[in-house]
Amino acid sequence: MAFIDRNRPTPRILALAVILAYALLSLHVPFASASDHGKPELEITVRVNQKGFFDEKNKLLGPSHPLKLPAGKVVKLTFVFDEDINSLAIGDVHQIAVVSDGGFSVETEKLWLLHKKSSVTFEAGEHGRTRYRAYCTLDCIGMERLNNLAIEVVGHHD
Ligand SMILES: [Cu+2]
Repeated sequence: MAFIDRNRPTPRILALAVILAYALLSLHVPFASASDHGKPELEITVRVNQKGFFDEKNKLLGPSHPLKLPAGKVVKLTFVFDEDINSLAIGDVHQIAVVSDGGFSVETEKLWLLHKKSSVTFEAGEHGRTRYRAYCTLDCIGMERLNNLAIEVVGHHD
């Protein structure tokens, strides 16, 4: 018993463990999406490479083939680094901004070979917005093909 009494590090270790757990949990906060409106109701993946933005059916996105988002839905757009391993652009870095009226702007983290995915989450059509545009903010190979991902909000009720 005396042995146990003299060695009573347990509460202190517990306290340290709790502090450590909180520290680790709080580390996750900066990785939350740029605009957190709660749980996404719709998740869409967009691939990014030097040829442009591509949808889940491998179709090139742009003004003639815009991404369509339903009004009022919280949408999580995940951009995925998709450069070909045999291409010079494999060493490239992209960072995608999604902008709209009234100064609305959200941005992904930097996308590159070792960090291929990043998402932005926002409510489509919030404040009556009808369209958005996504583009790469960095000087990259193919930047002229990564400057106009058109996004249309469909199904407005007003
Ligand atoms: Cu880019």
